[in-house]
Amino acid sequence: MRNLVLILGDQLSEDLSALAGFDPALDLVLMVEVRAEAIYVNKHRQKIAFVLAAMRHFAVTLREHGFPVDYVHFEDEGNCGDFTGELRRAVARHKPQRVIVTEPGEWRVLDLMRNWQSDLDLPVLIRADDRFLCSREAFAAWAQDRKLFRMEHFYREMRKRTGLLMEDGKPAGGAWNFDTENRKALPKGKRAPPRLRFAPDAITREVIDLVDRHFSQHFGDLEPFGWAVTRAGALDALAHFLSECLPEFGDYQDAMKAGEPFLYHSIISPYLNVGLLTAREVCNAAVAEWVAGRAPINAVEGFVRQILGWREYVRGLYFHLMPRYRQSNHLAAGRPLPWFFWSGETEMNCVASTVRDTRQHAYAHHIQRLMITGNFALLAGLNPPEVEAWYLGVYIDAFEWVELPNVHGMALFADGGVLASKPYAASGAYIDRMSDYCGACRYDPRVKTGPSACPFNFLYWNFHIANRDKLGSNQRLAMVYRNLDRMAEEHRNAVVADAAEFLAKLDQPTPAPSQGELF
Ligand code: FAD
Ligand code: DLZ
Ligand code: SF4
Repeated sequence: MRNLVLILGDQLSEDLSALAGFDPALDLVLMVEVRAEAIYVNKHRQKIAFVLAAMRHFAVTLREHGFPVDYVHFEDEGNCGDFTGELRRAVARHKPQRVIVTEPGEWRVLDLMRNWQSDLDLPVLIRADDRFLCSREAFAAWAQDRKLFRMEHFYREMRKRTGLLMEDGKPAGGAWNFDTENRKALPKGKRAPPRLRFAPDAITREVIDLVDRHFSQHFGDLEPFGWAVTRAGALDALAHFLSECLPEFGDYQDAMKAGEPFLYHSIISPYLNVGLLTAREVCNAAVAEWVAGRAPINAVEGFVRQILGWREYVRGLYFHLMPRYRQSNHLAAGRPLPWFFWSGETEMNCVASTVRDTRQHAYAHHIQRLMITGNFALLAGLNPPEVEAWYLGVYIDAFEWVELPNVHGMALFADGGVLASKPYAASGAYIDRMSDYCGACRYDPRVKTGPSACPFNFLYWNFHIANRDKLGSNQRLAMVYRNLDRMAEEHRNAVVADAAEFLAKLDQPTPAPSQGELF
């Protein structure tokens, strides 16, 4: 055999770089289901099922299209449970002249791959992942000589480079960014369209049963399982979003509603991240809706900015700054992750609702991730590695290249401002304005201190007081610190005392129920 081409669970694209020049007469595809990829963090059971089911369906498609595939199933005899071991066994089976892979989305796996050539005593070619609109080299060239890596600058550059939403060299609709139009709360009584669900077929059913047998200790409801696991399904999900949700996506992008994590969001991140959809086709499809007059510019620009801007930017930043990126802890945050991040058992209704959504769906939308759980982790000083492991485990779309910059940089400000110009910190007033959580909460967002005060209120001010040495000179926080300085001393003391009491309770060990019972 000439080339053994290893395809990973988030590389399910027929135009994957590892497959370039593939000759079915000489080469073989290898796909392996391995336990190690499910347990290095506590992966949500729907996520494990989604990746394995998508892998099995992709192998079927590859075979139908003439690619020979050696597929190692999870329960196959001798499966040794990790990439390196399974590759070694496959090399012994097939005796290829060379192994070809596409670079992975997690530094952890890249570290493994870099050892394979010497481990296996065989040439191992690691090809660039060209499924992104900005290559690692292009990002490095953009970042070179810049002190600040601001997303907005990168995004404008990407608009010009790709021509997306550009007219005669100018931004379509007359502005680069319509973010100020994208901050409406959901009006009372307004219902978002139902999410498109996909009934599991026989292959997916088998995988669900397998995950049930092997991962009962993992977080998250396994069923109902409604994810698409093929490219055709992912395209249906995209079409549903374009016709039903995109026109109002912009208006309600930041809105939150109890029990409704999907609202007008696209729910396509898992498909993009495992390779069932491409960033280019998704952006083109959204722009076509604007051109046809079916969706307004604030919606389409807002959506394109998430993919052409944020998604490409965090990926570029991750590879540009790793492996050092994850080691920073600018705010010296050290508190352990509270048990309620898993159980949802807290009186803070916004946090309980977000954990509940996460547990049921392996999904919460951006503002829940950033302004509820992320905001709490920031204000309470939770330690970055534990928070990062939580996000990497619980969300169906989480792979480290996208999870880490969003958590370490955007939510926790642990990188000291590489990604964001100021921490995304907010008090209860913001959450009350953007959601319906507070009405059903035991706390009151209008009360600043005392037993009925919303914890986000005193934690917000306490955070700025405690981190004044690191944040006080930030121009974007000048107003916050002016307000703090105007605060009556008595009130400031009450804020600090309430925060200390709340945080001390957080530090008390919770008698955790057995994981099996809880998850
Ligand atoms: P929509 O709101 O419909 O947005 C459309 C697409 O834009 C998404 O599918 C996604 O591909 C892209 N996008 C939007 N925001 C971002 C962003 N900040 N970074 C990268 N891409 C973005 N996204 C992940 O894909 N994986 C993660 O592990 C992840 N972790 C996050 C952790 C935190 C703390 C925060 C604040 C955000 C995180 N995000 C992550 C970004 C964002 O929350 C999700 O991409 C989004 O919620 C996915 O749902 P959707 O497809 O309905 O997105
Ligand atoms: C997430 C995941 C899981 C749960 N299982 C597998 C697997 O069995 N085999 C596989 O090839 N990939 C899996 N993945 C995706 C990998 O974790 C992902 O490819 C790496 O983290 C690199 O981004
Ligand atoms: Fe969350 Fe505070 Fe509102 Fe309760 S009152 S839901 S804790 S923001």
